[in-house]
Amino acid sequence: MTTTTTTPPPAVPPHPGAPAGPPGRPPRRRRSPLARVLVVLGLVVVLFVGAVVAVVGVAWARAATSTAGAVEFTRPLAVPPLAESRVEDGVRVFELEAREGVADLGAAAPTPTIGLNGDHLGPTLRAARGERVRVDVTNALDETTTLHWHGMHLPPAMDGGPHQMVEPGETWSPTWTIDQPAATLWYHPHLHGQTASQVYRGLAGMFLLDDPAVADGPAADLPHEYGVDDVPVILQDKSFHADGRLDDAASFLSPVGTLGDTVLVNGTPGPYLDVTTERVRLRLLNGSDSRVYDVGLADGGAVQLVGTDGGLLPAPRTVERVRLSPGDRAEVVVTLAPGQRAVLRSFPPELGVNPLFERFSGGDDTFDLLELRATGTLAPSPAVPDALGTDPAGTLDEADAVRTRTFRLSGRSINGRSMDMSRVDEVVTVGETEVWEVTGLDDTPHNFHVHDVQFRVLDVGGEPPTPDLSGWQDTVYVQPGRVTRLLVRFEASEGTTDPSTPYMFHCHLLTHEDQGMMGQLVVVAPGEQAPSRIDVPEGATHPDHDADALPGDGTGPRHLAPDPHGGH
Ligand SMILES: [Cu+2]
Repeated sequence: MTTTTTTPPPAVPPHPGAPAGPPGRPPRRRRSPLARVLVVLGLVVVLFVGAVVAVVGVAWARAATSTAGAVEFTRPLAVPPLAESRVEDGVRVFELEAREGVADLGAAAPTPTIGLNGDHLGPTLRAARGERVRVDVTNALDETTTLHWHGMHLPPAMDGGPHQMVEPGETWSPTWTIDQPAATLWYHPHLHGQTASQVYRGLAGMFLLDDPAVADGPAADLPHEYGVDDVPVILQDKSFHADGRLDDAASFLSPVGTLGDTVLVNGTPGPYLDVTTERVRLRLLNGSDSRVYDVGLADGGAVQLVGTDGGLLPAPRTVERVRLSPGDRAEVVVTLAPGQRAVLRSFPPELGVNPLFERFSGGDDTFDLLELRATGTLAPSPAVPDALGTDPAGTLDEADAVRTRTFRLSGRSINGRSMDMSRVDEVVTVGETEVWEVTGLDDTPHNFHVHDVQFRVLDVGGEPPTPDLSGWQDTVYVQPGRVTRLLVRFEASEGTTDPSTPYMFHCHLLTHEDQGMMGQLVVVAPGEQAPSRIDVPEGATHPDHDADALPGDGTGPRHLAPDPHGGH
């Protein structure tokens, strides 16, 4: 019980010198018209401020989501099927068809979706280093799309970026040779202005690369039986309307795009996975629009991080959490005891922005993702090997850098420029090592993704990279105010150098990307020139970009001279 003590206000005696008014008639002061207007205006301001505070307060209270302990894991995790393929004249050929569908995603009613070879999401493609592959991508939708091979080193014309549009009814057949280490890559549309919508509705899948060097080396002891002890975990947040349709509305206070209030794994709501082996390898993919995940075990137990975006780490790292910004991948090995149940959880990610934006960008959110259910007896698994992949720090040396490029992320622009499909922003010479300094200037969550290349994270705000950034990366979270320095080298391969077909670099928060936070780079042979303007394919979309984007610093490409301070 609460006791409140109230002190009565002291009685105020009349001022000794105050003139006495007529008895029974208090003095009346007449307000001037100006004063009345001011009073009314004051009331309006107070009401308005009160309303804004109330609306922000309600939005603030609603903005944080937690499903910790509240998810009933009632459905077996769907594992995307491995895509069938055939070998034609030495080329491994896959077929993918983008089509409309309807899926049970756990909403109150079936959800209209799009998918590849199915209603929602797509099969897992798998190919080995050294193999020549072709994917016949058929568009059975009634809208244009593209299909980009995220993390893949391949010629720009095969990249599936905004320039390689596939019109309804058409088939596009990119062909290339797998020329990079074993890795967990993925594919998704990259149509300028429509990427967020098409990914959100269901166009995405994994592309696993194998490497004979792994199969013949110590890393062969990693769990590798697909769907049994080597399992894709595609994380995507969704919101639904009452009638089952996907809701892609962003909060009006959010500086990012769609943030769903539920997280599906491989399209499964409330999933569990029966585990029959002592160790299970989870290939985590953040396939979300804007949400950043910080994944670990709900009980705080450690996992072994064995791979990042571009492949296996040089050695496993024991970690409690792995941060994944949109587009990122990580491979973790979880060790279970017989009969154990372990919940994979996303903890509130530290986004490093102001508290308001932190909250409205999902920085206070917690999600239970997947329950691992170990059977009563478990088949033995080998220990996680000590030696896995190549070390970026042993491969790319800052002393070899010939120049430094800077990328300033702000609003929906990079270096003050909004995406223009006809403009070449950067010209990079193949084989040259460069330092790329990426800085977020606007106190908003962003990340940075570069096509065709796997880079080394040198440091973040002067600090060495955390374990989840210590391997090969193609995507990196950019915390405002902390310079993220990358060491980048585009490798020579058949078809890489092409002065008139660009690769993309961009923020991988898909809504930001669609709104113009993207630039184009071409890779040239030493001494080769590149045009500042390139042809744009017919039918290219020109979405409306933020009118307040900073003015460009010119239209020419940056073909930077060697850095006088580089190469020290
Ligand atoms: Cu962004």
